[in-house]
Amino acid sequence: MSRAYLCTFRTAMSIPDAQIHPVATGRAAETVTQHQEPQAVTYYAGWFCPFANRSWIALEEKGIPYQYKEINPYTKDKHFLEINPKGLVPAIEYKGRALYESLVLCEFLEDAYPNHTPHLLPTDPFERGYARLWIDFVCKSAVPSIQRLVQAQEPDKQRAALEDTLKALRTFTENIKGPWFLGEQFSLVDIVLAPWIIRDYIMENHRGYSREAVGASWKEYAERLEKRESVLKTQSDEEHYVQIYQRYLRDEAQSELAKAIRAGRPIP
Ligand SMILES: N[C@@H](CCC(=O)N[C@@H](CS)C(=O)NCC(=O)O)C(=O)O
Repeated sequence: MSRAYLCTFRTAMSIPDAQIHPVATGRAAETVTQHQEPQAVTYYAGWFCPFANRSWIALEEKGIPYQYKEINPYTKDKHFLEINPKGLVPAIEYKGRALYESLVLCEFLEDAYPNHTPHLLPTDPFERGYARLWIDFVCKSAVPSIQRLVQAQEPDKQRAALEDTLKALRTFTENIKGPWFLGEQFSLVDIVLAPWIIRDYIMENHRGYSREAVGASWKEYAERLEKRESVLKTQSDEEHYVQIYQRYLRDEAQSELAKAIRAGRPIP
């Protein structure tokens, strides 16, 4: 294969991810409009990104003033690479310095705004550690299984990924104290999984998943979560998410996430 052809081929493969719908829609668009004034926190996000959705929910939960800036991370603009050398959303600039990685951002917001409630982590060190154990479980087990399920093509791979997903979500459910994971306190444990729960219609419509198959308590928890104001305020219209997921469902997405899942590597 000639070098010129390879370049053309690579460009063609990368176009769809770069041509996503450019801005948030629905309730999320209203929230974006309300957050255009410069603030100590500049929030760089992609409306479609489940990872960005995590820290966006945290910002909304805590009522932290922020300026929202929509970024298409697939175009790898020079200015954005200076903020996050990995070229991934979400990222923030805080008083002239930059941070990235959704979990780091969630914890940073909790630490940097101690007077903003609700607190998204328990204050007791043991309970805080316990919360982090489950955040780790979500990141290493639940989310990778879901992503594998969405991208799996062959029936046996889809069956195995569905089994892993149901198993991970059942384990999570068995430990929900209710109404939220840690009990009365809505926390980062709920937030880190939320973006995948509210989009589970993708797995339901295409991969044989159902909330009932996980269990009745899971269904109740998921329904409670999708009605939470911070979650509603950060959601775009379903049709635009569906469009994005088409490439994942065909396993054609060229995002770093899709490539990692395809290669059996951890989420970047
Ligand atoms: N580990 C990162 C993952 C972020 C991530 O993968 N973001 C995607 C959008 S959902 C992205 O920016 N992709 C750009 C690319 O793959 O080039 C986090 O938790 O923040």
